[in-house]
Amino acid sequence: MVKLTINDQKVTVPEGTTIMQAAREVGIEIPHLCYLKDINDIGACRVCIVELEGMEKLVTACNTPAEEGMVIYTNSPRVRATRKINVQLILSDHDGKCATCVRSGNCSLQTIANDLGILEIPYELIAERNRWDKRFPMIREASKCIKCMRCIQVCDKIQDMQVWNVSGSGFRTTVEVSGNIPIQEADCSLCGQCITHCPVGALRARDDVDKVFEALADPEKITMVQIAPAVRTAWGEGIGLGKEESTTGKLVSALRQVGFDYIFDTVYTADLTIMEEGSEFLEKFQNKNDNKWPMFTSCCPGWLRFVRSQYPEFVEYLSTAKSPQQMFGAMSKTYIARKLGLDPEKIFCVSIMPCVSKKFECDVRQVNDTGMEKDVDLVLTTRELSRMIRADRIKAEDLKDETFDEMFGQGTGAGLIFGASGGVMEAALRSAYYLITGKNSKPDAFKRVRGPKGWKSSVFEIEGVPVHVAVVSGLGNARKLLESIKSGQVSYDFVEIMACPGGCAGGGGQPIQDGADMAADRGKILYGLDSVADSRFSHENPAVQMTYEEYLGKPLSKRSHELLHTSLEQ
Ligand code: HC0
Ligand code: SF4
Repeated sequence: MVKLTINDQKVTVPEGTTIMQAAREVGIEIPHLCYLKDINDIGACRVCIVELEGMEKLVTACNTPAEEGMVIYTNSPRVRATRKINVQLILSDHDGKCATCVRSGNCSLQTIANDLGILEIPYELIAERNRWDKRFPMIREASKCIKCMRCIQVCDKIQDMQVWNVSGSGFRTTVEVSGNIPIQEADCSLCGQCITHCPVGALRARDDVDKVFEALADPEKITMVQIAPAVRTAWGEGIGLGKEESTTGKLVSALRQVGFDYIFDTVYTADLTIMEEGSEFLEKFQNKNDNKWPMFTSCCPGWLRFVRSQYPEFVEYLSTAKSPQQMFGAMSKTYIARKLGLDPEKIFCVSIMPCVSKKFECDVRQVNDTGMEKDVDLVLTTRELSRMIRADRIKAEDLKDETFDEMFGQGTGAGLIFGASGGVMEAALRSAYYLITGKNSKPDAFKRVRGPKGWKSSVFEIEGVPVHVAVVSGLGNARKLLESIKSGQVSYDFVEIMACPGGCAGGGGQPIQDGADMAADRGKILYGLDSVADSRFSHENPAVQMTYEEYLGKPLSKRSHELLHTSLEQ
């Protein structure tokens, strides 16, 4: 242990602790922009400088270890003045158009500049410009980049994708796509993790809110919205509603006020996915020697982009089931339209997703099968949902709990937990058990696949047959798993992979809480909802049962194949 003094307070911390962490121990928060614990502690922004008694040079708190006897001041006159200059220098290379920035009000640079009372920038403004195809789901605005390098580190260390790189030197240092190629040609998975870790608005998702407002204003269009499981865990964060108050019912109420004609739940098609994917797994499992193992889930488009670019040899191991988002799109313009007596040509289907990659997925030709222009017309992230609610000045305190529209807002606890890492696997196992044994397991029988670990393995016995499963989240972990499968170190029957750490709850389209890892807490909300759900088994969803009785016949039927599955070539 080492003993030191920070702002006249005595602190004792384990050896190796940084000054930043030691200060936190006694409740002293040192301002910073680039720091991310264990991911980015390179002192790039120099905002966390502190004064060390006896040292002429100021030191960065994020990467200087606390040492015995240190006497530190985090707000001495010298620190104050230098910190202000450092932030002014960053601002001199920043476009500063806060009023038109997507991160206004949630930008760490804006907050620090305000906190430090910076009213002028006494340097020449040199913000660089760049050209970027703003039709792509992920957008970088070079003029806002503060060179904190967080995007590089998150993409390298967590996602193991190396999409970003540093170029230039000195004050010309900047970040660009590795190899200086257009982002469309890079292997970006569109996981959006670099966006949620950017402290400013240099990285953002394409904003499609105006297109939704246009559709809502068009009397010829019937607007139908689906809400992904994980959105309900975080939507309140973006409008200042606490965890307890931001219920799904209030979210439905907000969307009704925004003006959607029909408000439905992706959980309905998450349950449908389980019927299709679970049946596919069982069919393959019963003919094990004829098939390639393991079977991988296919509902996360970030993972699909990853496997196609990094491990194309595993593409044929993917389940052919479409994601719940695309299954909903397919149903919306076929069965749902017929059931509600609507003209499918007029339906404008919007998804609200915790995800950036879903914006790409809805355009993929192979998952559009209804013959309409698109099955899902448009995808908004949870952040865009917040902006839509704020744009309409909907008051959070006026929202009352309301229910989804009839029939297709029905989901089970199994469908709900899709939004947490391990949820798809657990839901699939609950129904697989039923399909094999003819009776339900205990709802929590497969809960070993829950939790925040990036790679979880388990074996479950069903009727005496062991089923080896793995659950992985984060693309760095996905790479490790695929390498281990290739080298024969591990083998599984069924594997769930989600691109974002913690699954969709930690998705790249969720509200941004700078530097905080929210996935585990948000995931717990879904498990809480599951534990009190009317049903916890996808095969019991009455809307799913009705869909099979009236339209699809049975899982893996010809019509199911046409609408709910996809060929794996792209
Ligand atoms: Fe997910 Fe999904 S669980 S990918 O994370 O499977 O985005 O929430 O909507 O489609 O249901 C995201 C979340 C979904 C889909 C579902 C799956
Ligand atoms: Fe890397 Fe994901 Fe960002 Fe693409 S979206 S650059 S894969 S972190």
